[in-house]
Amino acid sequence: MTPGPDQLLEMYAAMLRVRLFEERARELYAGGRIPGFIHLSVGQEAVAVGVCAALRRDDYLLSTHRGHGHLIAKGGSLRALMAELYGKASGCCKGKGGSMHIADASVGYLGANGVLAAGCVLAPGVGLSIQMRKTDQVVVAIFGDGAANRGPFHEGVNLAALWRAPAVFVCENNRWASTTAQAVSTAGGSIAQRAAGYGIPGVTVDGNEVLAVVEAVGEAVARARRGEGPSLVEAQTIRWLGHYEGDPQLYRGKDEVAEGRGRDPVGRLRQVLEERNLLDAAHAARIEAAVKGEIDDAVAFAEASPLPDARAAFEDLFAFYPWRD
Ligand SMILES: Cc1ncc(C[n+]2csc(CCOP(=O)(O)OP(=O)(O)O)c2C)c(N)n1
Repeated sequence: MTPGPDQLLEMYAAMLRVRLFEERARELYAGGRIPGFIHLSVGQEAVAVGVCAALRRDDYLLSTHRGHGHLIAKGGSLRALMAELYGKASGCCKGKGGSMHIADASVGYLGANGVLAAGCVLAPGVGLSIQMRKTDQVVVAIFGDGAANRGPFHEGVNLAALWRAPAVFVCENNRWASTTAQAVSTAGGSIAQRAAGYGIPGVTVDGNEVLAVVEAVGEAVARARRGEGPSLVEAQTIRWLGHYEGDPQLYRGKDEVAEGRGRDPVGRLRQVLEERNLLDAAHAARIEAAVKGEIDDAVAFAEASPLPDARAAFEDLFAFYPWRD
């Protein structure tokens, strides 16, 4: 899939939106405005935006514990996302989910998930639902390199391949599973080559190059829409920040982050746009100012929103009350 000029500019704005949102969330978390844990995706924006640029709004996305960028790229509301991080009633999950349990069905974002590789086993189910409803939608499950070493990854890919589900498995490989390096935890060289065990296509791409991501995922999505079944895409990237906010990162050297910054996905796309005469400094400044404005608005909205009422803790639950009618 080759995005045209307008889509490229949209993708640039989306990458900046993810970057600046995450940086702002970081500041707010450090300042005590956001409770709980947050896992940020600074440096990994090309995966979120490349995947979502290959999807339609009515396609589905299953995300991870590091999912803010995925929701933003899928078109989710910044207000509802920021309010959810704050635990406010106006959040996309009424303030009861928080960072690791954000969801927004209105844009097909079926949820972040604190259980590693959970999206991989949900994907064949979503695919089955698409098949039964006879639509041409597609589901993408994003998961980390650590998640790829869990059983649900293999179960999900196996079942999706067996059912020729309209699913795409995207491994967002940032080299680390928390504090454990991929080199000491992952057998077989590449994660993409695991696709061969299930008879589906598998490809590795530079996950800091948004055009490479959109091309690979676009091809996999087109194949899934044609009813030819699932594919696996491994996007290799680098996380710039800690595993979670507050992580002292004693397990890795500063050279890796420097490498990541040297391959900045936002800067790379900007360079492509400039080379193609699609963007100049004034236009870039306007895009940045507009995105900052959206984020300021989202923060103001979250700050002004009320916390959920205590009684809301008993709403939206799947519960069986045998003593009730
Ligand atoms: C089933 C399960 N086991 C362990 C954890 C604890 N845990 C949270 S994040 C993480 C590392 C995840 O690494 P990866 O899948 O590569 O994603 P990344 O954090 O790099 O985005 C672990 C072990 C968990 N959330 N779920």
